[in-house]
Amino acid sequence: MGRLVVVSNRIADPRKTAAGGLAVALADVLNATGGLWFGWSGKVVDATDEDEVHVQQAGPVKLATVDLSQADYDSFYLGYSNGVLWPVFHYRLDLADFDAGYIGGYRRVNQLFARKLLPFLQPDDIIWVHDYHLIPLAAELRALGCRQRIGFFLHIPLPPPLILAAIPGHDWLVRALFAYDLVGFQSKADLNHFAGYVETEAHAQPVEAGRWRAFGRTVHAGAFPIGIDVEEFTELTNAREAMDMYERMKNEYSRRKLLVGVDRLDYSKGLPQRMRAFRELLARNPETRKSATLIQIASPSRENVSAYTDILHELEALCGSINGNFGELDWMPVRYMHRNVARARLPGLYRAARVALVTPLRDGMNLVAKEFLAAQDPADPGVLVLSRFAGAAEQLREALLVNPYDSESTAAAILLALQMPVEERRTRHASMMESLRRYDVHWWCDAFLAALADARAEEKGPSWLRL
Ligand code: ADQ
Repeated sequence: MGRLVVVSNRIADPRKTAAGGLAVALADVLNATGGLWFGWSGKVVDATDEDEVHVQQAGPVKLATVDLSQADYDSFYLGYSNGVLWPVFHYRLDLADFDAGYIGGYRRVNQLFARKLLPFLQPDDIIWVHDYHLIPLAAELRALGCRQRIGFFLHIPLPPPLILAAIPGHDWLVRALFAYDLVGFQSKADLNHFAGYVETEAHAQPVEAGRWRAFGRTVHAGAFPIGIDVEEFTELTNAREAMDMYERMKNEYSRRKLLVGVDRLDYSKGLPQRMRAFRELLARNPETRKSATLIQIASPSRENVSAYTDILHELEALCGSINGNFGELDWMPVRYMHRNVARARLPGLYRAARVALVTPLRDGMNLVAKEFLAAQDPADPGVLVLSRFAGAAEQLREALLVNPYDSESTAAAILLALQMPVEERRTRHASMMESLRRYDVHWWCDAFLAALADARAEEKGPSWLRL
């Protein structure tokens, strides 16, 4: 295989474990091919400095980043990516801000990425573009003459056609996907939405399984559910920092059953709904009072987008009222922390918990669900309560699947989880672990890159120029 070039909004140093997830997944193949990882530096600078590319070597891997001007940060990052695409792709049209000015910035930054990346490219490179910030990148690269194989993976859900169609310029976005050789989604549901959209809105013809023809081009598309590195996570679970965390939690909560939630503070994660379900549990089942404690970690995220401040206040108010109404002098039902937990300590927290509440309203995959399972003691594992609207629910059928909008039935599932006998916990856990091991993050990476190597792009003629 040629050299791998990864492009994503933010990049991570693959040598650092703290980077986690994607960096761990891509490290092997980036190292093996002496790859390049290109993205935004995270810095906002004066417009005049935007042209510089910062390059550093991380072992065999080259890391290249560009800065953004304040105007581009506002319209590309805050505006279009996180004010339009993120909410709409998570089915939240009510939270989208369709400001006509944003799309220009979105396109400008994709053009900037294309222009800055181009001089680094070699003829047999394989380019892998990640996520919603960079949908038009391949089209912009093609317009500059790039003929390399390019794949795209969407980490977040793709909504049903009629929701997607609410975005002004939605046809432009989907057309841009046809500049890729392969487009990957997290779940079959997302792939079906893509097929539905291109067949109804763009009158695409399904050419054969996994290929569609529209806009005079053919694109391959498939579902590649992202996994975790089970081995790496098991090692992390057995390492000192996680073990210390586990011991501390076990001592602190020796008389309680611990429930845990770990999320970015994002409206897609269903945090207020989760709190309402927990309140329902306490209200309806007095025996759970004093015996169950919920630790909710919500890491700060995109705090300069207003919808995020609203969710923060709602969550704080709910936690306060639950503790106020149900708390005792020696027991607080909810411990809510608005911060990150170090990656090395997370598995200890997961392992000490009897139940994990992973109840997003919509989620591309949700890796916390998978990490929780991997951190459990197989002889005495905890129970996963999982939203049916997380991509992970397609795979983890032995979790207790819930509708997070329905607080009564979610509360009933939490009760079931707290009372589940050990044999049933073991059987469910073992079956889900088998699937996690089989479809781990290395499978994801290999499967996507193998499909990209097989994908035959057609008709890369001058029509690429007309985005
Ligand atoms: P995220 O929305 O960020 O990712 P998720 O998959 O749950 O969601 O988490 C990614 C990572 O962040 C996990 O490794 C998790 O441990 C870590 N993390 C989350 N909250 C944390 C906290 N409070 N403290 C410390 N670490 C925390 C997007 C999509 C998901 C998709 C991933 C990967 O929204 O649907 O699963 O990309 O494709």
